[in-house]
Amino acid sequence: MNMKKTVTIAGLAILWIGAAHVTAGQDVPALKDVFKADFLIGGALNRNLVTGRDPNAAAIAEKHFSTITAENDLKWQRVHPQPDQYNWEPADSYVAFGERNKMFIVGHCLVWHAQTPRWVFQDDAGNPPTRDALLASMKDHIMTVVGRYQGRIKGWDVVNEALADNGTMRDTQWLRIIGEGSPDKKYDHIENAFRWAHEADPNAELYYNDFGLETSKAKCDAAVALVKDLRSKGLRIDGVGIQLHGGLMHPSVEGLEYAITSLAATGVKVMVTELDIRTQSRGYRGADIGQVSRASTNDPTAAAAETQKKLADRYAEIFSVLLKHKKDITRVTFWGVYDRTSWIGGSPLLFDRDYRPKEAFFAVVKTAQQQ
Ligand code: 9MR
Repeated sequence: MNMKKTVTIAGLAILWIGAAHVTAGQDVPALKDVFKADFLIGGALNRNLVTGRDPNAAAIAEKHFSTITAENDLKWQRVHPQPDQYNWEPADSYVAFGERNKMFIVGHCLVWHAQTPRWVFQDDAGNPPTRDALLASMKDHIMTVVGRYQGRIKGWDVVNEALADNGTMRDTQWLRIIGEGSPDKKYDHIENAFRWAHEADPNAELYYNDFGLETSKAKCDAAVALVKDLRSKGLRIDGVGIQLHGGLMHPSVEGLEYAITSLAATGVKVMVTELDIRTQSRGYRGADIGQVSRASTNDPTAAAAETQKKLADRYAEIFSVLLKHKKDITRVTFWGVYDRTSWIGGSPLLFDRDYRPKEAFFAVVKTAQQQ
């Protein structure tokens, strides 16, 4: 090969690498720098990203995120599918990814009504376990999972979604079996989960996480009451996660501010833990996986410039509220990295299906720069 040809090929290779970098948004400011003085910023990571099968998504996370959450791989069903079987590999990859990139690593989640294997709520004869047996399973699970990542996973969603939208307790097997239908025991499964999580890693931050705290005042008040109960019993709770699965019309600014200020008034840190904004805003507004799917939130107009402009304006509005309350907010985490892998349909995140930063990305950066 002559010299000229070699130079041309090398030049093309550089151009190509350059283009790939632009695709991954390497030429835009890093969100973690933009929000450095305000709060940690991050996203939920899936298995493909942390195991190297989606390198462009990994490049976005590496560049922009100072904190990460495992989207699925630390859920009971994934990590502890059978009584004596733990599946550590994906979770280990997740933690290793965070450590390589010096990120604040969050564990999600220990006690939830969904994604919990059937054997947890049924004995060999198919009957529900006794209260003591279920508490024993919970303790074993928490001690094992939190214990394995002691000192490495810095904060845990200990209990996820234990409240109903009207502010009563969500009717789950955890509540029914451990709470035994008694008002005196309604927080029992939650209190025990927090106690054991603290025992398993005394330095880890512990959180309660839920959706709709910003749309239902009753639910938010119930979360406040829960925090007060735990604190009154001397249990450690560091923060409450407002998931913030939002839409173009919800939550209202007042609803979001009510949630932030009333939770912060209890003395806990407030974090936005699962932020995304669906553009299809008819129908159910919550984040109950029984009621929301990619299909139910699909929006045929999602990619249209007009829709993306609305999305950008909405993100700007939400971030101006979050920045206004930054003294109470320690972390803002998006529920996903780019549109293609989001749990909802349409175009709800800051990066599009081809990994490119969208108008919403630039609106968020601008909002931070203007504060
Ligand atoms: O995004 C998650 C999706 O991939 C899973 O199939 C689903 C069930 O495990 O959970 C989704 O994440 C949920 C999170 O764990 C808790 N809050 C609501 C989120 C969206 O459903």
